Amino acid sequence: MKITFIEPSPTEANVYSKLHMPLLGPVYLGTILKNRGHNVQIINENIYKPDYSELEADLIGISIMTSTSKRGYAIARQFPRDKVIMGGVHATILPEEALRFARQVITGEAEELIADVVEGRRKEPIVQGHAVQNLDTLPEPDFSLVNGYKFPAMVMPISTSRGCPFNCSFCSVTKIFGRQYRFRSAQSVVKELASRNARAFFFCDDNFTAHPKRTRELLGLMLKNKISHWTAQVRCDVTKDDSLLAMMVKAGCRTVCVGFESINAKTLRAFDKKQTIEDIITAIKSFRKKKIKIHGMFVLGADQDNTQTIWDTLKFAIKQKIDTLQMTVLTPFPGTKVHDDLEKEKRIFSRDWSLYDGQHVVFKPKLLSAKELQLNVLRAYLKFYSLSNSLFLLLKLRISNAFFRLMGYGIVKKWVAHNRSMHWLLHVQ
Ligand code: B12
Ligand code: SF4
Repeated sequence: MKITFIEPSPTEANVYSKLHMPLLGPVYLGTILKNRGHNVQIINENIYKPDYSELEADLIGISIMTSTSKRGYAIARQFPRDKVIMGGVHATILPEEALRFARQVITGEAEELIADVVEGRRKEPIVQGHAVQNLDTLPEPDFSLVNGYKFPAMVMPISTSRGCPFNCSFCSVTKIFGRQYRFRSAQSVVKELASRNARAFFFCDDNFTAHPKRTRELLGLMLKNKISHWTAQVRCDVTKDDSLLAMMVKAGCRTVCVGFESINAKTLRAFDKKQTIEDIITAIKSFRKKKIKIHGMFVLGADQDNTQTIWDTLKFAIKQKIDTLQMTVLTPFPGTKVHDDLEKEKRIFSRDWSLYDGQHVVFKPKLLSAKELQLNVLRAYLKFYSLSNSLFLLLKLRISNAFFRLMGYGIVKKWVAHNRSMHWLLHVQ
């Protein structure tokens, strides 16, 4: 069978528009189907956008997250409904909505069911996927299926675990992958890493160090196999284990993406983040001591945040010398507690999913207006990624930091230009 998977691009310009890193879901599913003899290609619209009227396929599989669902539905409309199946984070949470555009939807993890659905053995409209218990049974994702994907890849994604034991109120992860932390064997991960043609790796795991014993084992094997240049998503608590941190550095960790989320203690509690401001400060010190670069991620706009919180966050990031800063506005992703609470209070004013990308305010905040939240986060971003800051870093010979600041400057400027009218905010105060 001729099968095309599509990962739609976001419709709104955002800071990730140019990051050519495919979601792993379609690559895993495509690889499974290719191994069963199907003719598979994967279109990642950030890399290549074809003319769909010329696309020949027996089946189209569309992968949607919330921000790309509107585009995903528009693509689906270009094909007969009985040729389209859908899955991904957004389809998992709102399967009935996705089903309006597809003959079938698979919710959750789809590897164990995809062949049955594609080959017609499972016919129900909404098929419930199951969490893969033994991740070592999955094939190595075949990136050659991704149309236009260039090798050596600048940054190649790899997943070594699924699920997260925490349950932060704004996060979608546990709704899709559950709280049970499942992980691959060190051998299978290193075999995959060693076979790749990539300049660097991004561990897609939501919480790379949730099980320190397994992380140690993995790092040990990576060290032996001389794997280097990688980034992972971690929580502050990783720094409580100094020897694990030291091992990460030795095994090639260059940057960590850390969910600091807030410098407002009340917000951290409301998010159920199980982390304090002291934890954040201690963690930053430890990362810096080990010379690991920090991509600091913050969420602004909780009920406990006001305009000052935004500027305090910026000051904090500058004072603590965070290398790159991500300030997203709180986004009520369907399925999360934040969504349910705001929905109950009738404070969500936009259901345009393309705006659910962490950059557009879609709800009425409590202590400031939607417009104030939007504008102040943007202004703070522009301050962090300003030309003068880049120049300053350049003069101090912090070349890579200067480069990233400059890149950030270009991205934020583009975003501002694209959204200058703030059209979605015009009718709210
Ligand atoms: C890597 C990653 C990124 C990368 C690349 C993503 C990309 N190409 O868009 C970067 C850093 C760029 C990124 C950016 C963003 N991300 Co992101 N990202 C991830 C992360 C960590 C891993 C994705 C992954 O590969 N997962 C592993 C694979 C196996 O899972 P999967 O792709 O979902 O596939 C499985 C199922 O969903 C299903 N499936 C998937 N597709 C299909 C298709 C069909 C036909 C079928 C049947 C089934 C099916 O089967 C698959 C196998 O089991 C996830 C978290 C996570 N654990 O998934 C967040 C996640 C997807 N991101 C998220 C968000 C919010 C964002 C941003 C908006 C950033 C932000 N401000 O927070 C942007 C938006 C980007 C965009 N495209 O618009 C949220 C999405 C929430 C939502 N409801 O949409 C997640 C879940 C994280 C979270 N904490 O909640 N992200
Ligand atoms: S934000 Fe991070 S720690 Fe919290 S539930 Fe999501 S993945 Fe886990």
